Amino acid sequence: MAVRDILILPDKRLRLESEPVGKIDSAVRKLVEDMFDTMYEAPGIGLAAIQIGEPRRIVTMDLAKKDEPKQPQVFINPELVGTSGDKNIHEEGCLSIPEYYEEVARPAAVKVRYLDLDGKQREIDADGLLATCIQHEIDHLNGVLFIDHISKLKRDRVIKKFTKAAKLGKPVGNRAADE
Ligand code: K1U
Ligand code: ZN
Repeated sequence: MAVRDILILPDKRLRLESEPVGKIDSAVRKLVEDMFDTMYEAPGIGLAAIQIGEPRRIVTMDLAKKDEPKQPQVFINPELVGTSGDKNIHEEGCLSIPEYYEEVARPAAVKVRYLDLDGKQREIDADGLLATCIQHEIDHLNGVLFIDHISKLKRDRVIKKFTKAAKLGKPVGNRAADE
């Protein structure tokens, strides 16, 4: 089990464009394992590889509720190949911007093409939380954060708060450290 450190705003690596995965080899499978360990530990419902400092186009996700069995999903080189015209507003959070939540409008339904861990090409039609989460994670692969979809005023305010905290070496949203 390897729980890795999650990059926190304003870490510049969060703005990198991630590279497509070529061969799905043991290094990729180990990275996916680390991503699940890190995501479940956080806890989160999704994670992009860049959030643990690996600029590869890999996303892990598990949208199962607390009382349901785990439903781990892996998306390698995911691409949006279709988006609905209508939008859905959903409250989003981000493990790289702890304890900050804001409503974001995104296409309500999307079609996603990706490779599974066996290298098989697959497509899914997503709506609801899955559509929101996969769009949030694909954004990460392109160096985009959910705060880029909110007002400049709110975005500048949250960036300022996290930049100040980073300079002071004091994590934002770490409840134990706040007490
Ligand atoms: O990519 C990330 O930073 C993970 C993020 C995914 C996400 C959440 C909500 C909307 C869009 C994308 C998170 O997992 S934040 C934590 C979270 O939402 C959560 C954590 C525990 C239980 C339930 C939800
Ligand atoms: Zn995020």
